[in-house]
Amino acid sequence: MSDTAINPDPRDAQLGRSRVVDNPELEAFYGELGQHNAAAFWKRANAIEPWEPESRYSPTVWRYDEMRDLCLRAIDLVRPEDAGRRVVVLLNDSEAGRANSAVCGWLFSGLQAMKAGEITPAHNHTASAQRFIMEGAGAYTVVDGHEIELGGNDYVLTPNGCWHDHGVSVSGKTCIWQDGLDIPLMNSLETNFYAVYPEPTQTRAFPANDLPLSYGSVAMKPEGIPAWDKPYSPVMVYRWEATRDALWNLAKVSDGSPFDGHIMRYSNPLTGGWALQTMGAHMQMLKPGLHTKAHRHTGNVVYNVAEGEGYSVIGGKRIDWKQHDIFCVPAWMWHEHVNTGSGEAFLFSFNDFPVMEALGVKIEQALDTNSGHQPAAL
Ligand code: GTQ
Repeated sequence: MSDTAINPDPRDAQLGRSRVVDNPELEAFYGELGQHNAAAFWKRANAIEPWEPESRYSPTVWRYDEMRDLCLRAIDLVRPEDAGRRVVVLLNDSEAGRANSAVCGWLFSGLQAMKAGEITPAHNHTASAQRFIMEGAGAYTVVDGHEIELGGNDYVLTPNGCWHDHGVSVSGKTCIWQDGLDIPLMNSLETNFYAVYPEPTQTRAFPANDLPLSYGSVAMKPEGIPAWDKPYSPVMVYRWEATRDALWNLAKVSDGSPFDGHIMRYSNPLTGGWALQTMGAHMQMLKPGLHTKAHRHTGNVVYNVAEGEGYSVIGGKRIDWKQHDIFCVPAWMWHEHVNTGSGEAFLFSFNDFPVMEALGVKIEQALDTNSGHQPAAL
């Protein structure tokens, strides 16, 4: 919240805002209210009802060069069986980030590192999880008995309430992937439950990759198998090659979004909606030289550079990025992206938009200048 004492907002002088001038009698009254677990609304009204959202989170970047080394150090220091998950948590560079274990807003993120032959013990929580695979070979996850193989730049789901365990096959290579969970949201809502599976890993109850092979084709809906009745996407993993092809195809026939270039949602193919109930994800493609227009919206976004190089300007701060760097856009902050490389840049991102939409508070605004760019930032 802005400190109105230091930096008064002239709009707060008008009728409809709190503009009471304190005097000794009022001060005494405030003291009395305090003794009854009560307070004067007008003392805090302008702070708790800001004119527009004021994020407690800041644009933060995590450089993969540095984070990768830290992940490899963690591999030498702890076993996944003892750590629960061997994860380096990404903390937003803010008090709220450190206090809430948040990468940004309602979102948690961490880098999970596993060696060939290791497993993460099977567990279950009300938090939803999703992963973006950055490097390695032989990674897999098992979601409610369905095994799914994971390749580079694949996006994979672990919906709320599903049993899940992960691992890297004995013949694989050290893997690092980014986890995204709604842990801060679940803890704020006081809805976070956790359980461990009776065995370290789940028994496979289905053929490997059965869900993506059944449901992974956007235009074809499988028939003759039991109907999917869960509130999340049955695809479970969205493969990189198919995602990139979808964007290339879109770019053949469309100019894309002025704010995001060519952008596609990882959707539940049965509904067209988000894949998970509380978190959404996108892959976007920025053509060489593209400089998007600035916009802002409610909801928080965490980006992982799938390919390419460039920079983004977020709330007036320039963040240069290259492959697998991670950065975030806090709620209601202006942002724009620039591809400075010679090839296409691909940005993976995940967000809390489904929550904003479900609550009717997904609000978006384009920057109203001729260029569309943030004037102070460049
Ligand atoms: O794999 O479900 O990075 O529960 C942190 C907490 C991953 C997971 C994390 C988790 C998970």
